[in-house]
Amino acid sequence: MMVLYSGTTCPFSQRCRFVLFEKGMDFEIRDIDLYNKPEDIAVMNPYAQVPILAERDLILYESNIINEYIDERFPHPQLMPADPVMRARTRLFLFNFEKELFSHVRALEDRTQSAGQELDVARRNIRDRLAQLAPILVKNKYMLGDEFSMLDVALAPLLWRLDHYEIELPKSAAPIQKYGERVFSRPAYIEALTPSEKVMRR
Ligand SMILES: N[C@@H](CCC(=O)N[C@@H](CS)C(=O)NCC(=O)O)C(=O)O
Repeated sequence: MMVLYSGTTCPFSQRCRFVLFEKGMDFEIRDIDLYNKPEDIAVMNPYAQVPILAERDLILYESNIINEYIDERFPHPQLMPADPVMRARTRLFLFNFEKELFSHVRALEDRTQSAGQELDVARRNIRDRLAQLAPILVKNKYMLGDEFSMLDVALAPLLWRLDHYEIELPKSAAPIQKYGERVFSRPAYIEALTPSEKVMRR
C-alpha cells in the first residue's frame, strides 16, 4: 500500500493528498510534525521535506513528481493529458507555477523566519501572477478547459490559502476566485483537507 508522509498544513502535501483521494484507491497518510521531524524523513528525502511517498522499495519526494507517479500507476481519472503536446505544455505550466508562485509560498510558510519586506514582495508577486492567469479562466472551467487536471491540483492549495497568507486579489481576478470555488467543491478536495486546513478559509 502507498504511504504518504504529509504535513497537516503543508500546501505541497495537500496536492498529493488531493490526488490520492481523486483516485479513490487504498493508501495511508502519516502526519508528520514538521517541528519535530522523525529521523527517517531525512533518510528518505535528502532535503528532509514532506511530502514523501513510499511504496514497497520506491521512495519519492517532490509533490509534482509524486503526483505524476500516482497518476501513471492509477490512470483513472487521468490527471495528465494523454496527448504528448498537451502533456508537455502541462509540465511547462507546472514548472512555471513552482518558479513564479510557489517559490514565494515558501517565504509565506516560513513567516517567523522571513522579514516583513520579504513577505510583502512574496504577496505582491503571487497576486500579480494570479491576476495574469485570470483571463484563461474567463471561458475555461478548469486550467486546461473542461477537464480537471494536474494543473488544478497544483494550484488549489495556494488559492485556498489566500486569506491565510493575507493576499488580496484585484477585482480583475474574480474568475480565479470562482474557479477556486469550483475546485474546492470537488468531493476529493474536501476529503483531503486536514482539520488545520479546514480552518484556514472562512
Ligand atoms: N518542492 C517541494 C516543497 C516541499 C516543502 O517545502 N515542504 C515543507 C512543508 S510545506 C517541509 O517539509 N518543510 C520542512 C523543512 O524544510 O524542514 C515539494 O513540492 O514537495
